[in-house]
Amino acid sequence: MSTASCDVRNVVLVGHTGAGKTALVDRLLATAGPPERQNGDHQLAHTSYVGHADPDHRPSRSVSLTLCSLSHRGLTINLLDTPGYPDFVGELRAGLRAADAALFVVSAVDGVDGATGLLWTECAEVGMPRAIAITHLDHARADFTAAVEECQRAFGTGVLPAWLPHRATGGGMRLTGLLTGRIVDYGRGGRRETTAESGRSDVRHAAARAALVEGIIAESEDETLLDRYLSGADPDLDLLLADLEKAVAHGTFFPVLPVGLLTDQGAGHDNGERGPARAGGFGSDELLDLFVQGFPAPAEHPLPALTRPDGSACDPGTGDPTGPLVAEVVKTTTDPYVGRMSVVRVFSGTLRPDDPVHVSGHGRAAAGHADHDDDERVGALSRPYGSVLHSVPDCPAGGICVVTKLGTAETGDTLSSLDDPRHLPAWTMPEPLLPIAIRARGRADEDRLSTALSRLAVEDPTLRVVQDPETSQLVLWSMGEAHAEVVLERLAQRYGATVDRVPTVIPLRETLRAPARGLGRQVKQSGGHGQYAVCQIEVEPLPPGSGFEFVDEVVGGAIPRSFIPSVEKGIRAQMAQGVRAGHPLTDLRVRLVDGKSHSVDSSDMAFQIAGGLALRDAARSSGVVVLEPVLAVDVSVPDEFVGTVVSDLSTRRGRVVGMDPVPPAPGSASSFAATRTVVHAEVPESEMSRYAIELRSLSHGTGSFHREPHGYEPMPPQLADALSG
Ligand SMILES: Nc1nc2c(ncn2[C@@H]2O[C@H](COP(=O)(O)OP(=O)(O)OP(=O)(O)O)[C@@H](O)[C@H]2O)c(=O)[nH]1
Ligand SMILES: [Mg+2]
Repeated sequence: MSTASCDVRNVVLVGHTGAGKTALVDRLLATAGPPERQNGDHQLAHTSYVGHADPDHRPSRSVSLTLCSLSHRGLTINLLDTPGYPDFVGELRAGLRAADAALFVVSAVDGVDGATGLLWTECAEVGMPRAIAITHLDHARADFTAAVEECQRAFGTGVLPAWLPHRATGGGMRLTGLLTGRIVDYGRGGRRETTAESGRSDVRHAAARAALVEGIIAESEDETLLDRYLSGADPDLDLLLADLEKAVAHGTFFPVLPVGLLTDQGAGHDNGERGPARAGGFGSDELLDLFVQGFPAPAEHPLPALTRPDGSACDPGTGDPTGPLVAEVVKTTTDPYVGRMSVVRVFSGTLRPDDPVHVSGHGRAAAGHADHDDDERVGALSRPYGSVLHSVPDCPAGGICVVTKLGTAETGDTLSSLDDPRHLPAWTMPEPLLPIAIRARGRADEDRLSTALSRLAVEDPTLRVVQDPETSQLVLWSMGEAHAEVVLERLAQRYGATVDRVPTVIPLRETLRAPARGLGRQVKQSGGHGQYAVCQIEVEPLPPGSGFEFVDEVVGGAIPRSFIPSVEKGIRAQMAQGVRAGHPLTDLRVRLVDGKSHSVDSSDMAFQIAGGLALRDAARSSGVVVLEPVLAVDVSVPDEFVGTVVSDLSTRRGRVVGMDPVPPAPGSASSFAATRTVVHAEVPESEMSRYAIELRSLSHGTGSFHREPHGYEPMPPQLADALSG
């Protein structure tokens, strides 16, 4: 690689599923042309989850972050293509972590959805430079001006077109650079730049240009520009362009570009040469130029706060290739041909093959393993171009590369040098909130399952695997159905472990309906060693969450002291076993009030049995109440959805216990930066198993929630009866 960090641009493509991100990467690949093949290059498998697989071999919607490194005007452009489907938000987060700028891909037909709006707000909060590519302009309903207006409404100020598309005679597309007046024709003959004079400037063009110039001047720090403009003189084009680029790089101005992604059916195959095959597409050169000229070099991106392994602060460094090594694993996956591959973003220093590195241990800690840092040696480095991995000798600060065969480092780990270990802040990932219980299909599957699942969980920070101690079920917590499907498919394909989905068991409990007396008699005195234990208890239900209380009220030695703990033990064992449908009992006070013993035949075991019998006797006379687990749930939604969320929670037998407004972050102009409200509620767990999916549709993708155990509460009798058949 050996390119200085100013020669790199790291751009993440984000937006609604189906907007055309992956198709756009295809176009940009065809535009930039393939790099020279080298010794040591590797072909990736068609099912690759890192490289940009060819269209015939990839799923119709992306399920994984892919990296594609191409060159344009002598610079390396690392494109990070993210999945737009909300289940794969973890991949999106990883892409944002590795990039210095974001391209929002918006379909002129579908517009901006809520989740994209929120993402814009989030990028605004961290000042990430952004641009917008409008796709699907070939659609009959598509209108570029209307699409720009929708982006302006959704994203706020600073959103203005940089190029305008016009349908050219002959079926091609003509793009007019608003500031420069450059005119580019995309037609059957390929891309052809025309001089300004031959272009036509209409009213729409003039108005858009004036808006753009005013927008740049408003953002400009150069007062002479404003003075000239106010005095009626035409502003200097070079100054305007320089200011435009500065404003884009500073994240205060967001150019909109039209792009056409169709491949021209009649033009034959693209051989990497510029020409007829590209006739169906347009705008890709202009977009690549924007990346090069407008988007910032990695060195302009301030390094995040760093710490030492002991947690003490250390200076953040300057992102210099000769400085201390700070790199991060943003993604880990396994390719059937190449083996384990890690996508690594280098923030400072230079990553070289064979260098020993310190691994922070963040990745394993996030997956629930004991946090341990460790060292390992860096393997071969490469950059994916399409589905080919091109070897590179090193990766200096600012670069992103693929490292093969890292054994210890996982997604989220910081790599640094052994003698100067540094940690980037740990990732915060959205919680996986969709539980799916699974069971291995056969013995062989079972043997492979636990290793396979723990591997997948460390690779994917939005996946959690839990063996529920109460129900003994193996539960996959994922971001949604599609995410779970991908995980199950990888389990089968990569590890040969086939599993079946089984209904998730909600761990119920029981308590006694009312105070009751119970008598336990374990008396067997015929033949051999006898058993003799009698105990009398009085049981009363306690408020939810009280647990178990045992009170010894035996007087006069009716039960010898040494057997009192035996009675308690027997009662506890019976509580764990349950008395009716096998649900454990809880929230009881048991008073041992009387009993009888025998000098020879009484034993610890006899009193344990008698204790259990006494509890069952009490339960028989009082009846039991089924208790179900209740969750404390915090749902965060924009204000407009509060009503919907509250009424939906009530259909789930939920109780709203409070609401807190959350003001928008300062400086956010997007219409999606509306005030949000957090609704606090207590909801039975059984009603929440699919809430991850249902809240998404209720709130048009803008809601999020957090859940934690709150306790147990009586279940409505009709539901409890239905459960016990
Ligand atoms: N006609 C037309 N089709 C397009 C255009 N852009 C994308 N498509 C098609 O729309 C479909 C979805 O495009 P993708 O590029 O896979 O969409 P994506 O944004 O990557 O979607 P996710 O991976 O799910 O986030 C594909 O069949 C594309 O060929 C366009 O500008 N015009
Ligand atoms: Mg895609």
